[in-house]
Formats: sequence, C-alpha cells, structure tokens
Amino acid sequence: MEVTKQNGRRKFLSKLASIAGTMGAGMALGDRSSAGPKENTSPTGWPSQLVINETAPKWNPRDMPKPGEKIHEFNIEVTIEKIEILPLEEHHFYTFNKSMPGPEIRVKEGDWVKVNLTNKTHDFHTIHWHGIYVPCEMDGVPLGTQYPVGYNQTFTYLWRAQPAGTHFYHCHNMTNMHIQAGLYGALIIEPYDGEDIVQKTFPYERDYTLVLSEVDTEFLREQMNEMLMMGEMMDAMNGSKKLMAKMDGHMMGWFANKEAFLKAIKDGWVPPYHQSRTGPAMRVEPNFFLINGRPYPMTEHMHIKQGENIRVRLINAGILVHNMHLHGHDFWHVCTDGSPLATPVRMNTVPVFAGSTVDIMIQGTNPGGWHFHDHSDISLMNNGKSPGGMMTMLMYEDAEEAGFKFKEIIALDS
Ligand SMILES: [Cu+2]
Repeated sequence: MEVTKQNGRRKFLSKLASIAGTMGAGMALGDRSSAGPKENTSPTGWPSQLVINETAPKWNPRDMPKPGEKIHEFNIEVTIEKIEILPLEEHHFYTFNKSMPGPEIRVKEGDWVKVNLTNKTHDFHTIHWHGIYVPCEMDGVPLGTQYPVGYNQTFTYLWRAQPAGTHFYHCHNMTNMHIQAGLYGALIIEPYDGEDIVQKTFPYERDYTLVLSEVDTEFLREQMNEMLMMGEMMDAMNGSKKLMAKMDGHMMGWFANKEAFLKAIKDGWVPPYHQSRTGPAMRVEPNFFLINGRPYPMTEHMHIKQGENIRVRLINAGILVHNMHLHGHDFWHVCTDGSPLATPVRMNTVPVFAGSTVDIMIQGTNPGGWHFHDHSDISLMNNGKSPGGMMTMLMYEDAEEAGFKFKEIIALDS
C-alpha cells in the first residue's frame, strides 16, 4: 500500500516538474511552491478531501448524557406475529413492535438514544446497533457484551448517535435465524443542519429507505419451533433470568478465548457443529426475497417527478449480496455504510453487500414507470416462481403529462 502511495506521489511530482519545465526558466522554484498545489493534492483531487482521523468518534463513546442534552426514548417489544407477506403466504415472525421490519429510528447526530427492549417471547434476544460507535457494553452481543434478554425481561440501551448516515439495527442472538424471523430495522442518523453533503450536492425532498433481506420459511419454522420449545422448558424449570445468570460459554458456543474452547472439547463438551452428534446442519436456502419485509408485487413503489432528486437508502440486513439495478437511468452512488464517498460514482447497478448500506441519488430525467430490482434472477422469484422477490417500481407522478401511458400490468398500486 505504502509503495503505491509513494509511486503515485513520485509520478505526480515528476508530472509537476515537467509542467514547470514547459513554463521556462523564468519560473523559479520558490514561486512554484507558494502558488502551486499543496502537498496533499493530487490530479484526481480526492486525497485532499481525505481526513485521516475521520473514523474517530466526535464524542467519547463512554460519556454519559449531561443535563440539557436531547435524549430520545423508545420502547421496543419483541412479540410473535402472523404476517401475510403475500396473499395466501402467511408465516409466524418475531417482530419489533409488531412490524417487520421494526420501526425506523431517525435521530440527529449527537443526540442520545435510550431504548428499552422488552422480550415477550420464550426465546432470547438482544439489539445490535450496526455501524454505531456505541460503548462496548451497549453492543448487543449475547454472552459477548451482555446476557441475552429472556422472557418478560427488559434491557435498556443508551448511546449517543454517531456517526451520521444510513445504518440499521438487528437482534444479535442466533443472528441468522432471528434476522430472517424479522428482527431488524433502519436506523438513520441525520447530520447537523447544513452539514449534509448529499443534500447540498443533490437537493432532495423525498427520502426512501429500502431494507433488503431474505427468508427461508422452512428453516425459520423449524428453528423457531425448536427454540421456543426449549425456551418454554427453560422458563418452566428455572425462570430464564436465574438460568441465564448461571450461563457460561458451553451452552451456546461462546468462550472467553481459544484456550477455554480447547479445554472444553478436551473435557468432553461436544460442539453443536459436530455431525456425529447433531447430524448434518440444515442449509439455509431463502425462498422469499424482501424489500421492507415484503416481496414483489407487495413491495411499495417509489415516486418521483421530472426535475426532482430522490434519495434512496439501501440497507442489506440479509445474508446475500444484492445487485440493485435501475432501468432507464443512471444514478449517483453517494454513500457507503453511512459515509459520503470522496467522489460520487455514476452507475446503474450497485452491489449492496450483506451488512452494508448504500445511499443513491436518482434524478428525475426520464418519465415512465421503471423497474428497480436485484439483478440476480434467483432473488426475483417467490418460492421459486417468477415474477416476484426483490423488486419495486420507480413511478413518475407526471409521466402521463409527458406522454407516457401506464399499462395496467405495472400499475399495481397507482
Ligand atoms: Cu432475537
């Protein structure tokens, strides 16, 4: 890495020298250093915008709220709900406040957030604040930073909202299963007024959040039934609070360090992945691909008018990469994981990696009703049948005025 940097700098300096050379001998070295480019400027411009310590928190994550500082308090309850993701396709999910995804949390950078998480199921849950500079005890890793929250228990999270940008939250207990079960939601931290570089560059009025995820309904049903049955038994025997207080790594595969893990194996503990005891693990093969908890055609449309800019926040809470493609337009990729890119990138297909967020700006330049979807055809099916899955529409509200006639087939909710 260092080598590339030096090579780049050497090339740049030699380019500078040749430019100076063409200016003739009258151009003294001293003149060039005072009027010429600064040390950290390059021809592409981006290194001059790079602030090396930009990943450092603005506020010490271990601070506590001071009198007068704004605290947003939320109560979030985990319950089991029956949700019809498509007509005739009804499944049981875990939900935050009875909705899937959970409620969008939107606060200003620097404000405090207090969340009281109450568990009304016989399984265990936590909330992990993905991408946020929380104090370690608030990170929501069960048996890593806290005891998981058992039946009828409440755990209070308190942290300061930083850094600004598009983030999300999710349960971190048996994460794969519990996210598929519905325990995830958007978390948007707005920058201070006037500090939103995206708003400054592309003034926008509409702001969409699209949370991408998948679910294997077969896997989910089996795992939920198994965990709830075990949880009910544990609660009946001991009360989960008492039991969890006695819990150690042996029960869930968490250990203080590698030595403790190896010692447990030597002492006869059989890890859950070992086939001679448990049989082959069930493979996760998602059969529904969701945008904000619903597959196409039950996804919500996005709306735009000619001349408008809209901001679309893509959050991948799932386990696969999703390559989101917009028909008839290019868009600007402006942020990744909440951070503005040094230079926006023009594209029509943007990969959103598992656990990552991407903000794009769409400019209203081509009236019509346009498809916006994951370009993997596997994700464009409902239970193996297409059309369906991770797709929505970008609908121009003034398309007919521009001479475009919507056909009924693509005007499902317009
Ligand atoms: Cu959970």
